[in-house]
Amino acid sequence: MTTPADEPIALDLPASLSATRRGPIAHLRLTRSEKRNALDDVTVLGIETFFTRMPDDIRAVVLSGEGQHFSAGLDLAEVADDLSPLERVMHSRMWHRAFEAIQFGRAPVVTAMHGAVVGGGLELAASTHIRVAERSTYYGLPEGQRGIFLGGGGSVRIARLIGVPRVQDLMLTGRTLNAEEGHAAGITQYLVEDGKGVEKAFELAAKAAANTTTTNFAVMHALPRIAESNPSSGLLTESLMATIAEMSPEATQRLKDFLEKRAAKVLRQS
Ligand code: 1HE
Repeated sequence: MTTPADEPIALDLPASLSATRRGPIAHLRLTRSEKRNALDDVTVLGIETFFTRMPDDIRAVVLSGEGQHFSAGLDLAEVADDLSPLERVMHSRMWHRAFEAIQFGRAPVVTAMHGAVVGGGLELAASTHIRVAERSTYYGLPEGQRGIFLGGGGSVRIARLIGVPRVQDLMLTGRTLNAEEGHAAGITQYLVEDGKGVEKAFELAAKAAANTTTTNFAVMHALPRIAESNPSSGLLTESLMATIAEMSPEATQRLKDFLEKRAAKVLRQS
């Protein structure tokens, strides 16, 4: 089978981002390596633009960073000292909006990480659905040392991934976690050798892209909300979502394919 070539995606994105597509899979890259992919306002707004306006036929997204590091987090040069409290709140809410567009967007997102994944860079990765780390990856939340706080959703998303005590340790002591420690803590679902992250992310994105749209919607939009709701409402929502999924024509076809021995079995992979 031939792999389709990468084509540009025509969206008005800042120079700190680049978007291409390989068939149904988009590849969004952080391309501000001279500043270690520090996330300034135009980049965060560009991320929001990408995830709200990417082409309808994109079925999965790979997110990665150019250069030596995935992302150095918030652009510290933009932390202005003349903003009012409300302007600072709105700035954080802008990050929340952009990252919500990822978490509750139209297509699942797989992040390939390497080098530093710190502060807002980890908040960005935490808003995606699958994380792959190369061995060079390390994680930190230097907000604690810079005298600031999380502002891009990390108190919710990173705390849910690794637990409040680990977030407190990273922030209070400046500790970093290496790729293996981050994996054991629950940041990543996959750990790969250096240079293999994007390839692995594409492989995983292709699998997610092959699911039905309804199932991916359920996994991205319903599952995390069910998991956060009280069990009684969660179970009802699960039944409703299951009904919608089962009634999709693709599900009918896929169940028939299995029963008529045309679909793959679930076999042990390792
Ligand atoms: C930056 C940033 C940045 C680099 N904002 N400009 N994040 C941090 O506290 C992490 C700060 N960065 C670092 O610790 C290091 O830069 C790295 C470990 C990530 C990379 O080190 P290195 O040796 O490869 O690069 P460098 O020489 O430190 O940086 C290269 C350039 O990028 C340099 O600029 P230059 O003009 O002197 O070349 C750096 O100043 C610049 N740079 N990181 C601005 N973060 C929504 S709330 C989220 C809150 C946070 O994310 S707090 C965490 C902030």
